[in-house]
Amino acid sequence: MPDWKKLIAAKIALAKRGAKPGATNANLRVPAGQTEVHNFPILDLGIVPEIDTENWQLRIYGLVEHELNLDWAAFQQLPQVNDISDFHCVTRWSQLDMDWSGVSAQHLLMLAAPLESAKYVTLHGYDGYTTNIDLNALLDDDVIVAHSVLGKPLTREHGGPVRMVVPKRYAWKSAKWLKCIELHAEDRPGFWEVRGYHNYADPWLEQRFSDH
Ligand SMILES: Nc1nc2c(c(=O)[nH]1)N[C@H]1C(S)=C(S)[C@@H](COP(=O)(O)O)O[C@H]1N2
Ligand SMILES: [Mo]
Repeated sequence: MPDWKKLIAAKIALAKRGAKPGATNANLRVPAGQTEVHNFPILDLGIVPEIDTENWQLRIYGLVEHELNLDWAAFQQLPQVNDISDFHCVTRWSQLDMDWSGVSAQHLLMLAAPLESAKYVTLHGYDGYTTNIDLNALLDDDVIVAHSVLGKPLTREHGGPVRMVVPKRYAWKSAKWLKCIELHAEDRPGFWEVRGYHNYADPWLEQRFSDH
């Protein structure tokens, strides 16, 4: 079994090393090609699943030592965190200072204990949406499985009861109505990724679309 504490510490050090020193200036916080907005637009496939907390479950499975099936009560009992981050949509809007609350992805993954062979993740939404991401990216300390934003429970439109938030990637990687976190050895492109969206999706590198 890999030493997760050590791996996570190494990941945090890497993330800190990559921090931009000028990032306190509001203008420098909006990546190239993006415009700052304040109205938190809604983007999805037009399917807005209605999941009440009584029927909600989050499953973490695949290449893990301990498969997790969390109901609402179990999820609420996990350590709760807050993180303020910026949200960048590939459709060229960015909203800064989004104050998310929920459970850190680090914590959830530590509970599930990924196997050494686990390298990639598929995030599944209750609407059937999928998106892929490397496991390392989910171990960043700003990645939250969020139930609230800006002091209020997530609305259904924004992915309530619970969504993923991955601030360092374009927002399509932040799966709404999160249902499952599936770990595997190989990368499996998700809904948009098979449709030409960039596999990695770093807004600071303008990785909007793949070249082929
Ligand atoms: N389950 C699910 N998650 C999703 C989507 C979706 O269609 N289904 N759309 C993605 C896209 S393209 C964007 S830009 C963001 C938008 O999040 P918002 O509607 O809360 O602004 O959600 C992402 N997460
Ligand atoms: Mo998007």
